[in-house]
Amino acid sequence: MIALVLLCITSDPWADGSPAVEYGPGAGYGQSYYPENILGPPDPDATPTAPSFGEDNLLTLGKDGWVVLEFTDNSIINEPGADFTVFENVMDTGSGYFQECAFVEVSQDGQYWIQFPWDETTLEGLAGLMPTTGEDPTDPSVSGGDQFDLEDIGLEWVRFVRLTDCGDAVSDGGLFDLDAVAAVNWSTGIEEEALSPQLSVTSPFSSSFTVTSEETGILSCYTIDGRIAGHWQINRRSSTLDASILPTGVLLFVLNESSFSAVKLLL
Ligand SMILES: [Ca+2]
Ligand SMILES: [Ca+2]
Ligand SMILES: [Ca+2]
Ligand SMILES: [Ca+2]
Repeated sequence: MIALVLLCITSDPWADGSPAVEYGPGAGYGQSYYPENILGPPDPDATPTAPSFGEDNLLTLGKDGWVVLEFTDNSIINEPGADFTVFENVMDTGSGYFQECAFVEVSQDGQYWIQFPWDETTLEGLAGLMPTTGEDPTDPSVSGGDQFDLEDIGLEWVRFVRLTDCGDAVSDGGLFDLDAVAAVNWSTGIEEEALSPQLSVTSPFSSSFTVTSEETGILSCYTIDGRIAGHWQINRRSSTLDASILPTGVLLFVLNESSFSAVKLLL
């Protein structure tokens, strides 16, 4: 049980590792910070007009260069709508977006890859089109970046994402700079099978969060060192709770001392 809890609370929606990279001409930027600069959440300070910069935040792949990201503590899963988001340092110039694009492929085993279809005219289907907003990276309605839906290619889950600089294949601003890849719909596997599908806690980035549960009862929140951080009476299937009283870091939510869910509170 302890091991399951630990696995559960150490999982996150971000990419966890990068098993392979091949740089192309023009690469170099960010290489001394690889892979940390492309793992974890996107740069929280990025805005559309002041996008992310700094080698500790970004990795330039170089012309036709590519990088593989692996999700080890979670899988991206197909649920209604977009399932993951790729963040580049796209800039809103006032008259348009400065875009540097990459092809997006996904894989379940890291061997067999499926590329998302893209449009030569609109560039839709590529990464590197929309700026990062700095809002919750796991919520496509506010996060910015470029969303991808596994439904479009007929896969129910993936663990690998490969980004390949478009090189001369499209006419864009230049070389793709990867910030991060965030899962929108994700599962630890364990949470669903061995633990409790009936409790889910989302939106760890905002000042409130949403609790969805099949049961009503007492919801308790614990810090990673076991201190209680708050409790609430849950009366409905979906409740919005104030997160401003909670400490940041990994929090464990427990409903009726049985079902639980973990989130990492970053703000
Ligand atoms: Ca992860
Ligand atoms: Ca989907
Ligand atoms: Ca860029
Ligand atoms: Ca980054």
